[in-house]
Amino acid sequence: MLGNLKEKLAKTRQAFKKLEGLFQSGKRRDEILEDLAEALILADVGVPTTDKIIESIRRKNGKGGAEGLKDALKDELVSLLSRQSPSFAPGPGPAVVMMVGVNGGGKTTSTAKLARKARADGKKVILAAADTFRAAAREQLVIWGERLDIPVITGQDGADPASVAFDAVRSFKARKFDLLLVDTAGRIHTNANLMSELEKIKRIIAREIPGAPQEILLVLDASIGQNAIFQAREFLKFSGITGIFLTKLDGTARGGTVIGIVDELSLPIKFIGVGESDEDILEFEAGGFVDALLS
Ligand SMILES: Nc1nc2c(ncn2[C@@H]2O[C@H](COP(=O)(O)OP(=O)(O)O)[C@@H](O)[C@H]2O)c(=O)[nH]1
Ligand SMILES: [Mg+2]
Repeated sequence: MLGNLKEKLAKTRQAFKKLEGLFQSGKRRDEILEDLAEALILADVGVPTTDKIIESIRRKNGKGGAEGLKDALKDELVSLLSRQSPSFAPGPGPAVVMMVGVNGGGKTTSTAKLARKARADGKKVILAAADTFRAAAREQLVIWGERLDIPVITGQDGADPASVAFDAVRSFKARKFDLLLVDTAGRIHTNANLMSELEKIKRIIAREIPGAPQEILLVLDASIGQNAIFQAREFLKFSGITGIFLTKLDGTARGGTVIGIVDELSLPIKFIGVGESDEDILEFEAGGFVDALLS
């Protein structure tokens, strides 16, 4: 898994390579820490999070020399990334997961990835195409459903997304599925409408199944770097997000964004997307991720 992750993160690893040189530069500790701060910012970690990391290393690493710095950085990153509880556990009973995020971020693809993964874990899965804004969005999920042989509940063009969610929940209950994944729309320019649409979908699901949706995953595109954080802030107006599905880590050098996201949003990253196929999904694990970046 780690080998695979390293390969997928090749471009981000390139961005983190500069750090290696720093630790071996023979410079004084304070100089290294200054260079380290610069390198982290260049690697898309973000200024506030970088400041925190450097400050913490300075404090914990005490008067130590340059030797311990690399390990101190690793420890710091792992502890920062595992501060939020990352486990994804909708269940053991029947569970509903909503996928939210802006258009193009990877919601539909990530829904398919999760569906395939859950089915491989022995779950009976059903999908709801609650992005009724564009016919193409629905078709895309229908195609994934056919490919994976997983049923998809759809509505007419322009149908109320909440009514699609309602139909899906009814089928889900009647046919005793284990997991319902709800794909939603993401047109950010009508943000207020979108947020109330998402609230309505959530309310209907909660009314039909107490305790649901058990998870609401915010799908964010890692390749837009720090902008993912601004985007996420807009979505945090919609309450109840339980974690992040961070996509497109395969093609980007901006994987450092992961660190800023977890720190600034105080939300766990639950999954990462590392490609366009349904198999390109990994459960996020802090230790493995940091090892893949820094070794
Ligand atoms: N390289 C890569 N591409 C991805 C990943 N996730 C999604 N995509 C691509 O991003 C584009 C938008 O994805 P889509 O699921 O339609 O986004 P949505 O509008 O949020 O539903 C598609 O071309 C996907 O194939 C990923 O993890 N890696
Ligand atoms: Mg979509």
